[in-house]
Amino acid sequence: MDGASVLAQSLKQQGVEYMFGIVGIPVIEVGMAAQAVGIKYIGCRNEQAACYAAQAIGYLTSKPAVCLVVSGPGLLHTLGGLANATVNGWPVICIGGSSDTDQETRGAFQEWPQVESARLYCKHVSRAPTIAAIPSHVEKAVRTSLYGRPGAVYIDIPGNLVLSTCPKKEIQLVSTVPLYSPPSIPPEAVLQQAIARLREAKKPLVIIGKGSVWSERGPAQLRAFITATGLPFLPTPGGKGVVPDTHPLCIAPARSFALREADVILLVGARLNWILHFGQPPRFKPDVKILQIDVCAEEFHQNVQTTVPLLGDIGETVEALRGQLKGWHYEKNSAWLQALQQNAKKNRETVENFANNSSLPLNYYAAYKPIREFLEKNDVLVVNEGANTMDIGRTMMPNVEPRRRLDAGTFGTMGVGLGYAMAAAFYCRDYARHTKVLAVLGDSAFGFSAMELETITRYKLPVVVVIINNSGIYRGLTKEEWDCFEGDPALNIPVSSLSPECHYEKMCEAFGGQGFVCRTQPEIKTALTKAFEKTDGPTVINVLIATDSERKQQEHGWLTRKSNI
Ligand SMILES: Cc1ncc(C[n+]2csc(CCOP(=O)(O)OP(=O)(O)O)c2C)c(N)n1
Ligand SMILES: *[C@@H]1O[C@H](CO)[C@@H](O)[C@H](O)[C@H]1NC(C)=O
Ligand SMILES: *[C@@H]1O[C@H](CO)[C@@H](O)[C@H](O)[C@H]1NC(C)=O
Ligand SMILES: *[C@@H]1O[C@H](CO)[C@@H](O)[C@H](O)[C@H]1NC(C)=O
Ligand SMILES: *[C@@H]1O[C@H](CO)[C@@H](O)[C@H](O)[C@H]1NC(C)=O
Ligand SMILES: [Mg+2]
Repeated sequence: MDGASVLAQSLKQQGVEYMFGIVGIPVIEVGMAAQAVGIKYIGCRNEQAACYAAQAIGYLTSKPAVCLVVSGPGLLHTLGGLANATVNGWPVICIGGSSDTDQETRGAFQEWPQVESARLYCKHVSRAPTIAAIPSHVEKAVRTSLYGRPGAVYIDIPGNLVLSTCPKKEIQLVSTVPLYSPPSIPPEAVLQQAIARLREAKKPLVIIGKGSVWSERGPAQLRAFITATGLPFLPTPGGKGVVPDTHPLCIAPARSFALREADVILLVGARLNWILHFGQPPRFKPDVKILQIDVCAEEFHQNVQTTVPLLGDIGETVEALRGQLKGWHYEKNSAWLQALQQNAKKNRETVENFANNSSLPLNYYAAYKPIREFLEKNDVLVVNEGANTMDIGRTMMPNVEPRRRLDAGTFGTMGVGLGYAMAAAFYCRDYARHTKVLAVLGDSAFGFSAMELETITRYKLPVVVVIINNSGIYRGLTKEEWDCFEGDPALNIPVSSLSPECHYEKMCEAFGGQGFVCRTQPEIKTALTKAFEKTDGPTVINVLIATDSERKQQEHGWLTRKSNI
């Protein structure tokens, strides 16, 4: 058997279903061999987008997909994506062809120390030394990408291995990796400590993080836990939908208040990193008690001493807690719940005032209102990327199911949008026929991978892209302001500005998709309806909003810290 076929068959054996990539020497045959064994191959336009697509479908399907790339620059273009997957705890397997081993150090075509380059961004890297060893490298890669905290892995395949052959009987047989890490729960004494803290809490709060979906029954067990205990909860951006945003105990609009006032926090599959302000004052009480559930022991005591560390599978551990709580329910009409609801109501009203203001050009919230109405009536997988576009999108686009939102994540990466949208569309086609894909992207964010619209057209994917166009990064300039510039553009155009008259929707038309420009709420509503009637390719809806629209006033400035641009 040749190396390409052994590689493809090993991937197939381990359950790999999708491969995103760009071929060239020496991996063309790997892509062909993958298709021959029934692995779906999607040819992208830039390795960065391919790597984002592969990790997004890994997240959506709970099993790793492959990103296939050529040597040197091909691999180097994936590094942002690999780092992102590792930071986000999403599985992905990058397979890079490399130059022939007998040409190493001689200035071979695209020669580069690929294994060393990938190491910093991956949980695990390896290079198959022989064709016979390929199956065990694939098995280890699949296992490591998924078990414990998921992340990126890299397999290096020298070009000379791809095409040479090896007798079939010499190829090492390996077992198939079960797709979920073996579950565990903390000892009973530790569960009891956590329960004692929960029972004595005056102002308890549950924070649901994105780790929750990596537990086989995590979302169902968490929903049961919230319902049984009546505890108020807050999702992190990646935890949205694990328990529905529309649940009466979801107090997301009162986020700042809840974090600042809570005395006992049950932190579930979430990290106390920048997204949760490191768990520190002034955003948290100085003496807040943290009961933390995580599969990764290194995560405890990060930034704040964990009061009770609960090492174990998320779902199984909340289930064990629920069992030991023996029907205990948090006080139904407590002052704490009332204060949370009141604060949430006040913040919701502020948002609704913005959303109801249809004066033109629209503000962000008003542009989102018809989108929200569309989401309420349809099952939609949302991709959301940008700065203001994304932050406001978290508030304006509720999630009622887990894994229905893909955004720039822990790493805050721009450029993920179209790769994610492509993956989402394949996921919906193959696993969730009635779910639609909507990507709401800032105009800057869109630009990072805009060429992938061609890929989306080629594979006939019904992706709807809404571009929230403010002509800039955070904010832009009006045409009139723009026309005032004289002299050297590189010395005068504001650093955050993009061209004021980019007809992005025409790009989509150029590739064979459809495009709309919208200025008003009724126009957005009509465009969304028409867009989702199209089932065989992309639509771009270019929504013009005010160049100076902003987020609503934040209680704490430093998370969104920026100077006046
Ligand atoms: C890879 C990468 N490069 C640069 C940035 C810095 N950055 C943060 S948000 C953003 C774009 C925001 O503009 P846009 O997408 O138009 O959204 P808006 O805030 O204007 O709605 C950029 C470039 C980043 N986060 N990631
Ligand atoms: C916003 O408009 C809706 C009708 O579209 C109305 O029900 C709601 O009360 C308004 N909210 C505010 C805060 O003005
Ligand atoms: C609506 O927004 C415009 C533009 O920002 C503003 O001038 C106007 O006062 C707002 N109207 C209301 C009712 O808030
Ligand atoms: C990385 O992956 C995360 C998953 O949370 C995703 O949401 C985010 O957009 C990605 N960012 C980068 C750095 O690619
Ligand atoms: C993008 O929005 C700006 C104003 O925010 C507008 O000047 C420009 O014409 C818009 N671009 C397109 C293609 O409509
Ligand atoms: Mg913008």
